[in-house]
Amino acid sequence: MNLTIRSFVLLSLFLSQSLCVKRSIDLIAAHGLISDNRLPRNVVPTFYKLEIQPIPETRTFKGTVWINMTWVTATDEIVLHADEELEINEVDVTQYVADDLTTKFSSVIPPNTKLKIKDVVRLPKKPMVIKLEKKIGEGTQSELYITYNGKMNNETSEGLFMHNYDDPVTGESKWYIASHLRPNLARSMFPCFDEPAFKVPFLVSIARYKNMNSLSNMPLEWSEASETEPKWVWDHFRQTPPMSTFTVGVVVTNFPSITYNSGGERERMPIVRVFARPDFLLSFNNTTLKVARSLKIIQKFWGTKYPLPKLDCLALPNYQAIRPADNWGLILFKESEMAGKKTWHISQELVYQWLGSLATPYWWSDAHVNNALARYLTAYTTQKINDGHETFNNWPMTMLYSIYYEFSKRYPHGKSTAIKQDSASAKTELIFRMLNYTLGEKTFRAGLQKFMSDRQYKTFFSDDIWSTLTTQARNDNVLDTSISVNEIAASWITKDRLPVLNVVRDYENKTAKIEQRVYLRERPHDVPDQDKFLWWIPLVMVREDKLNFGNSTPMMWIKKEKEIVLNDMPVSDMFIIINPEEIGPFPVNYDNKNWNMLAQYLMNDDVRTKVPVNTRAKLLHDAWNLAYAGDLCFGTALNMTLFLKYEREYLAWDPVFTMIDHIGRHIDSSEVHQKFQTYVRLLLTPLYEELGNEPEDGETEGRAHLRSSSKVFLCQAGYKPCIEEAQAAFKKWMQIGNPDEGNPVANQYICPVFKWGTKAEWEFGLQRIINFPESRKANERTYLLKTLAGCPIDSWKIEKLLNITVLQENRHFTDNDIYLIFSMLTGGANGYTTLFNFLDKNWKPLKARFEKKAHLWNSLITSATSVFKTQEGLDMVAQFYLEKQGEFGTADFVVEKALKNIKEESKWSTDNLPVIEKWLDDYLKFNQA
Ligand SMILES: *[C@@H]1O[C@H](CO)[C@@H](O)[C@H](O)[C@H]1NC(C)=O
Ligand SMILES: *[C@@H]1O[C@H](CO)[C@@H](O)[C@H](O)[C@H]1NC(C)=O
Ligand SMILES: *[C@@H]1O[C@H](CO)[C@@H](O)[C@H](O)[C@H]1NC(C)=O
Ligand SMILES: *[C@@H]1O[C@H](CO)[C@@H](O)[C@H](O)[C@H]1NC(C)=O
Ligand SMILES: *[C@@H]1O[C@H](CO)[C@@H](O)[C@H](O)[C@H]1NC(C)=O
Ligand SMILES: CC(=O)N[C@H]1CO[C@H](CO)[C@@H](O)[C@@H]1O
Repeated sequence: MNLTIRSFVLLSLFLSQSLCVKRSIDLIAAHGLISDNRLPRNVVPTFYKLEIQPIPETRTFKGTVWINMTWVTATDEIVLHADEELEINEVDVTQYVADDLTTKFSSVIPPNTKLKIKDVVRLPKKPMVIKLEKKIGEGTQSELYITYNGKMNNETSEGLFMHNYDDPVTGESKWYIASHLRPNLARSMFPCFDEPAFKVPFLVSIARYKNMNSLSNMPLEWSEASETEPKWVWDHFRQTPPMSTFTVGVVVTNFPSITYNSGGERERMPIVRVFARPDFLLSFNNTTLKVARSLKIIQKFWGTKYPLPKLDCLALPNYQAIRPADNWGLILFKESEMAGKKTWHISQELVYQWLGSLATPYWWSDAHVNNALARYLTAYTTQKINDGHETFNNWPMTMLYSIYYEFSKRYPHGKSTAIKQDSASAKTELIFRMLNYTLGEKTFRAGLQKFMSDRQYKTFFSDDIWSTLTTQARNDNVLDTSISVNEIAASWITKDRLPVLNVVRDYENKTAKIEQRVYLRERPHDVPDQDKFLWWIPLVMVREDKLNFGNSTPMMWIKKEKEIVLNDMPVSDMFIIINPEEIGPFPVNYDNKNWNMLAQYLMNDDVRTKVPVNTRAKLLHDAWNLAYAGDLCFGTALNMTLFLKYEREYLAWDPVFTMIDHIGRHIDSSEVHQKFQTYVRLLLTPLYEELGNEPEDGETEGRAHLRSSSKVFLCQAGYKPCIEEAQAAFKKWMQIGNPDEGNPVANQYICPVFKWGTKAEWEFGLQRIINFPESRKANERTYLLKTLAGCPIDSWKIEKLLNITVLQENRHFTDNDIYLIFSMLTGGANGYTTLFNFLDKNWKPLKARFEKKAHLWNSLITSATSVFKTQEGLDMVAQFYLEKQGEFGTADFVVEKALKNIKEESKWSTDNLPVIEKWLDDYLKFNQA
């Protein structure tokens, strides 16, 4: 298999994940890393006054915090967070309002007296406990005063941190200080009740040198020179609205700023400023504009103005964290991120100024839904801001394909909690999208606006969002009183699965039977209890006789029913489409006749575009994936690709590349593969030739992507011009005097050359690995080795490589190299078949060599036996297993498992190969001159 292909497919599958990176708060929620026990609720904060003095010379800071607190129930303990690294100096508790008891029964403790502290207990990883001598009564208010010292971080951009950077003009080393307190690092900057639910006002003061400036969440109120320390100035900021500890922000820099020029707009906008190093400031010229535009869209969406008087965005050199720090009113970006052409990553941070800062998830577990809604709103804002010009990763298609793929596996997510977290989030995001369509944009937005106005300056639980939507939907009469959004959402969110609808029409009686079940693609489909999985599914239908894609109101909801029957379907020569535009995240299967009507319709150039491109893509995607899963005849599915001859929109092509890869890999050991490659060439050549080899000026991302994908897949299918181009590039390398000093060939050319090229070319590559100088980057060597092993389709190349590395134990190849070679050989039938034969032939020496290296032995046996896909392969491996029984050692279980898998795969091949071949024969007969 072609490496580029594999990485391309992985790339497109995971693109959505890497683009919409999760934030620490969400990640941690899923990973359960926040193991904090909740603080007791008997003493709660009502107000903070915070003074911070960061001292750059020593990378330390001094702090003082005053916390007003109320006794909700009587207790003699105050429990709050203070990071172990904080060095606590003074602690005082002063009561300023007496409790009920003291006022009722003449005061025991007069107001404004210090309460006696018995002990301050600090244990590693535990909250700090202040033990008082006496129990204090309910209703008491007092002030906690703490002075402390801390260290600023340097290597990470977490907590309060200080980074250096070089002034590009003078070369001088400079510094700045900033804070990033998500998810629970406020405790490392000041002792506090560090849970999102304690939202109270803050009064922040920052000390800085005279030649620096400081910033915080609110605008500066006033400054004063320090009386005791002549170099220092104290900046005092305005009091904040109630907010969570993690949204507090502190910055000290001397960056200049640009302020958004509202051009005299009457709309009330906060003051938007962008700060950056002086020499970079101009490149952020347009950032204020982007920020202002996003803000307007988001505040219109929420119907709630941006709540603070100002918003500062900083571009920080050397900023180390993956995500920006979205302090309320003070967002910190990496320079490169802020300078990007796109806007979505800026919008994303702005979205969190409402969802997170203004209305805050009560606990980390509520952050899931918050995160999904923020993702949805980011997509919404990005679409609005660019009128659809910024593709935002083809939202939502790329994300949809990746969750279809993930949730239909036998074991979704494997063992990866990161993938699990991301697909759960993506799914919930799609549920928001589904609700927008099915409840209608007006209701959806009104519901969320109500939610925001109810929860602003407060916290919320996930269910609050669904409940407000339910109420709104019922008010607007778009949802029966028997249905709640909570129930609908729960049916999707609580399962690691997605449904598929199976539609079978009765053309005589004009009815359609619609059945829901779990969508399973990877075989075998033996998931336990699958009958019990049922969803609330909106039934949106488009029919050919009244073609209208504008109405996304469901004709009904399938209420966790297994099967329903629809009446009054169109006449027998008119198709229907269920779930157009991927309104809900589920595939739909039809009877063959309906599929074929769709295929016919899409072939017709005059009408095809009446079906919007996302729906065209969906039909294609669903058809081949259902066939791949064994639920649809491959002939019918391949018919759905016929319209591609005329199709030029990237989105419609997108599912095809994955199809070529998956089916190609599945059949590459059979004769059919050649025919399939011819089909691929016939499909892609006209497209590629039309797009041209070189990008056009100002072309869209879609077009560029279509060109590069079609090229990659054409090369893989042996398209002559591509191979010649690759060989020409490779030749330059072969002709230079000292080829080991560096590689002048672009990576994209290497695989085609090793795959289709000559013996001399491949052996030249082999020599380069053997002679690879230590001074060069190891990853270049790895790439070369991967392609050298993984790309060839000639057995002799693979045999030669195995002989040299494994049998002759060439000293230039390490165990890791061998491991890599074994795993690369599983990518294509020639690779693993050759490896199998090699193992069979050299059993004794190989066993002797690897017996003591279990991981290599297991890897060899796995790679050599488990990837076969045909009856022939099954017989070979079974025979081999019998002959060598008892000799496999640690790898015994590997072969047993392999046999089971091959059985499954070979059944697929027996069922589908003849059908695919027959279809390809017909296609080639018709399309080849
Ligand atoms: C905080 O406590 C002080 C007493 O030290 C009091 O004067 C002040 O009004 C309190 N602030 C708030 C917002 O409760
Ligand atoms: C920034 O904006 C100013 C004024 O609008 C303009 O003169 C300048 O060329 C812009 N610079 C860049 C890099 O866009
Ligand atoms: C800034 O925006 C203007 C007008 O919208 C545009 O012409 C210009 O290319 C943008 N500059 C940068 C650096 O993106
Ligand atoms: C929300 O739904 C409306 C139709 O009700 C649709 O026009 C709009 O594009 C949808 N918005 C998003 C972001 O999907
Ligand atoms: C179609 O309708 C006829 C008459 O109503 C009925 O006899 C027949 O069973 C129906 N066919 C199916 C497949 O339901
Ligand atoms: C990322 C960063 O700013 N690292 C700094 C840590 O501190 C040393 C000096 O103590 C600086 O040289 C680094 O640049």
